[in-house]
Amino acid sequence: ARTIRREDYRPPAWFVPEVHLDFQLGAEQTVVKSRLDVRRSKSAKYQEPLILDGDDLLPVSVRVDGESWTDWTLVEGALHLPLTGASHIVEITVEIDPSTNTQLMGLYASGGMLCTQCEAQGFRRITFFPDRPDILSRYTVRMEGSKADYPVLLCNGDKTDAGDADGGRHWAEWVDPWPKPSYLFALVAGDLVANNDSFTTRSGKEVELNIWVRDGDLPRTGHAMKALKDSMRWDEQVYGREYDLQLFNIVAVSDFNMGAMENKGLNIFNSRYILADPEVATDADFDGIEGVVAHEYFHNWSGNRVTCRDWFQLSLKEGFTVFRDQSFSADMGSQALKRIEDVRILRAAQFPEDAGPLAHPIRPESYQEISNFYTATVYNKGAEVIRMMHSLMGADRFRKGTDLYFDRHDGEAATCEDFVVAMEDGGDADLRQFRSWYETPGTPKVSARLSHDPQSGTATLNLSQQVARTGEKPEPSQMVIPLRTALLDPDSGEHEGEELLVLDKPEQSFQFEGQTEHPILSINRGFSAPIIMESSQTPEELAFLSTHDDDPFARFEAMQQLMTNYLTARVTGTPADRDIVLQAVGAALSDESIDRAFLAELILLPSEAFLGDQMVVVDPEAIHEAREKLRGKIAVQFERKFRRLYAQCTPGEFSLSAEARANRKLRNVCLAYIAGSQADDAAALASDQFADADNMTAKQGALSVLSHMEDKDRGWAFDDFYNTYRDNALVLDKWFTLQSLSQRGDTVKRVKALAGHPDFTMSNPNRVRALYGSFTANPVRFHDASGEGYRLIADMVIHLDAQNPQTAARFIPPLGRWRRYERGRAELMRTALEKIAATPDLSKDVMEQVSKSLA
Ligand code: HT7
Ligand code: ZN
Repeated sequence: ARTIRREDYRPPAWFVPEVHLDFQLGAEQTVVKSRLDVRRSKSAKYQEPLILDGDDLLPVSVRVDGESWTDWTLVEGALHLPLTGASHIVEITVEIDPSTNTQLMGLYASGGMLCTQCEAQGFRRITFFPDRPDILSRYTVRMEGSKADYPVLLCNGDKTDAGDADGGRHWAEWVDPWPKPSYLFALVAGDLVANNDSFTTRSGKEVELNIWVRDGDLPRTGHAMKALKDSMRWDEQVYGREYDLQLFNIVAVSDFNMGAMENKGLNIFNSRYILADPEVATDADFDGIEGVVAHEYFHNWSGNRVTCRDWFQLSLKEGFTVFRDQSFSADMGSQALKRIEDVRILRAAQFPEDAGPLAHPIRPESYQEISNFYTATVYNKGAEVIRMMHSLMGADRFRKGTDLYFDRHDGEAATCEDFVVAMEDGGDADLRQFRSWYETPGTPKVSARLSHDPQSGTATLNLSQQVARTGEKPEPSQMVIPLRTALLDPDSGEHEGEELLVLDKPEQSFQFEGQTEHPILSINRGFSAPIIMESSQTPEELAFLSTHDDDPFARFEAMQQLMTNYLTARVTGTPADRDIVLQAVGAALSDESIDRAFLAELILLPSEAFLGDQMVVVDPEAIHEAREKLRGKIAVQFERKFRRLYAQCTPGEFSLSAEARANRKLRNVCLAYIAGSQADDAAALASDQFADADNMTAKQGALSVLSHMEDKDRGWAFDDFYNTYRDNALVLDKWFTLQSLSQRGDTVKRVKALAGHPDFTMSNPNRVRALYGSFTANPVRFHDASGEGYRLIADMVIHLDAQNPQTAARFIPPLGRWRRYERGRAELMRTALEKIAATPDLSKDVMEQVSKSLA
């Protein structure tokens, strides 16, 4: 496949200021007529032909300036027209078949409706067009379809006209006044009902809000609507950004490759990020909805009003928008819990990516298939980079920077460099060296050593940074690393204020006066930089921080580090002090002042995957054993405490208040520990919780505990769950997920059996992720020494690739980490990748990931 390089970017030779589209909709055949007003760029040096991208399209007719036109060629799917004038009207007709579009890119059928997904390159599957984000056009769209099948016809912008047509058909015309790139085009036709509401902007404009769903789903749209209105208010207050159309539509669809899509004025969502009520959605699901609704809404400015010049700039909109949605969710709930969760996601998804064969900078230098670059690096590390700017500049200057960015580039397709320059100009900052974050892959390592001179009362902090060398750059850059730091009094745990230390050299030392005793170092508080900190703190120091640090993230981090150090030592057979871990957990459990949700986080063991990431050679079975042993010990030692807390967290009437949520969370953690103690009544306790639960958080928590057990209650509970929720696809996904995540020895067999279950389908990405995605997130079973798990995933990828390459390609990274595993497993993982690589007619998506993983 061809490699596209950032350095090869050339401005367009032709622009398309106006687009008219006419859709004659049908599930099996849709006729798309386009009328493009094309203008040759004044700066184009040569008479370049007009090139219109196409994917799987054939023109039925082509006209130029009103005349039938035969002088065209198809080159790699694109239509080449050797036009000579400065401007032309080009009219093209194509026919497409949404019902056979299993890739879910372009126009496709889902649950009886028709909908589109155009980012990144789906528009070229609808009609011939220069499908690149720096072509901004005004769209006028007429759509016509069966009134019975598609009573609702939606598109971007505002509806300007509608009427009935012959043969039981009807039509609507939509005009979007805002010029936009083709990836933001959207159309929906279906039998839908709306949760209708409104929002008055701060300048007094009334906006109609609709969340469109299938009839029975209407009662589950309230949380999403609240999230939308909260987001609209928050973006006005925090970024000064107002909504800019009279209408904002959201549509929920069940077959969707990702989470949601920010099409101008017509967001399309995976239904799992819209539909919720306490019976079917967990607290985490509610949070996911709030975050994704906000994310897509915030794109209206960071992505739509200011878009990306090319796909290498993806983090310009995604990193910034993730930072915005993270800040919003933190403001709506708890700053501490949100930061812990965001860092957990970063470490689980992005750190391994950055340490493996698919590592890339947040602004990649090259790609073969852009869909493969919607990654945790571009999104989550991208957000961390923006967060660091925020820390370095402070909130006020950061806001001045973003104000200038939005004003300066409104209506433009911008670059990451444009963003940084605007932050410098508007926020009076010097970000010259900071730019290395955009071009450097890999997670920087920082080592910290604190020494103390009692005579002078000086503490000296020696810091050094190490950035991984990559093939692309001979000399690694020095990063600018903002480290929020405090020195804690070793007796009281108090400190005289936090400092923002900026490490921007290979080695640097910082001195602190007036330290009569050797202080305890609290560094990278709030996870102020996305780095790996190597601080060689003693277990005593970590235990101290885990009880005394006033920064909640740092406190959590110290406990995690304490547990991690102990467990990794056990896995490698090194002696380690377990008692100090137990004391720290005991202290947390006895601390009445700790918020219950925070306590639940604090006493959670690091995941098996995270532990593996800390090891030179990963042995998933040894990690599982060591972790289970510690879990069992904590469970036995504090069983009475867990039981007491479990009883104290008994839920009252369901509410989404922070307190009620904290109770549910801690109750589930306690239940899991009680089960870990192997207590005789653990299965009964979990079964009771399952049977009595009036909400999905409690039900799922109980089922998760039961899922690992051999007990007969397990079978009963899973059957009951299935029979109750078999008609609710999103809940049924949980049924598949929990079985795939089971630590039982027969899980691979069970996953294979579930693949043949009547409710399993490869055409629904949520279901595929529920069964197989969850399985790859189950280290001890996916990495079964027999290699059965690897073969299962390889065969599935080969099968899925023919249907949905984008979703298939997302299963390569877990196999791609083969070099990190012990020899036997590494060989089996590599063999699985080679089997995929040897399959004829692989998609570009899978081919790119597999070949990079084997290279
Ligand atoms: N901007 C959206 C990206 C997206 C996407 C990309 C590739 C294929 C399918 C897709 N669906 C949505 C989502 C977002 O970040 O908001
Ligand atoms: Zn996004």
